[in-house]
Amino acid sequence: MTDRAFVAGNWKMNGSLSDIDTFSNALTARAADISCGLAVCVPFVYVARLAERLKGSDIATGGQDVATEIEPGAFTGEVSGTMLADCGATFTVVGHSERRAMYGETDDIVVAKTRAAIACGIQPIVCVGETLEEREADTVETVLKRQLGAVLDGCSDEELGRIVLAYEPVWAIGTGRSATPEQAQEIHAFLRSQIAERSDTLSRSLSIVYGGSVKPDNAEAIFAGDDVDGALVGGASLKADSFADIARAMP
Ligand code: G2H
Repeated sequence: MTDRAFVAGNWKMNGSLSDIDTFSNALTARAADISCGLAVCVPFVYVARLAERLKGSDIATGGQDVATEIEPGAFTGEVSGTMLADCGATFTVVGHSERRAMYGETDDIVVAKTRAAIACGIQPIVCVGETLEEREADTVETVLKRQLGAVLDGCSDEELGRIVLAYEPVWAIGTGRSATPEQAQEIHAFLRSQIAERSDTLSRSLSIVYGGSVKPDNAEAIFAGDDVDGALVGGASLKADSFADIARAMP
């Protein structure tokens, strides 16, 4: 297993305080034989509770978004990286396709959120990925170059060293239709080559994880790709059993 190995859960808008307690108890009990990095990204309101429950374990807590602003102020409904850190989070998802598609997040906003998270000591899990229409129009590389290029252009080398990149083809999200291991490896290699154009060292150290209907029964095959460093897991991260099984599938 490389140092890049990382599996994160993304609960999306699911869960309750009681689920956090049940899940954290079950996951900590199953974590002993998991050697990759682990994080669980939950709704903001549950971050503090999860961090408290995971205290003393090697499992990190994360949010699912972050404000572009760092300083306190009149930004109703927003949650800053400082607040996330105050609640015990060390990661957050940024630029998930659901936020890009449903909440109008542009590449510029994704860059601003990425930088704001890092400035607050939070590692952003930055998501990129093409839609089905973009794949069928054969524009996958153009779309990914644009999304990743914005982050590469907008961040310093030091900032880039703090990010985890998640490749999430939109057509594979929550659909039960995962990318094939070959498709995932091909795109991850492409993303790594784009990063290498900026810095060889960075391309060797940066974790690129796959997201989109990862389950215990397809994780091992997906993880077989040399450039696939782990997963961002949605539905299958809601239960500690399936999340732990996926993390255990990391070679
Ligand atoms: C992709 C993924 C987690 P799921 O969004 O970010 O969700 O595994 O449910 O497809």
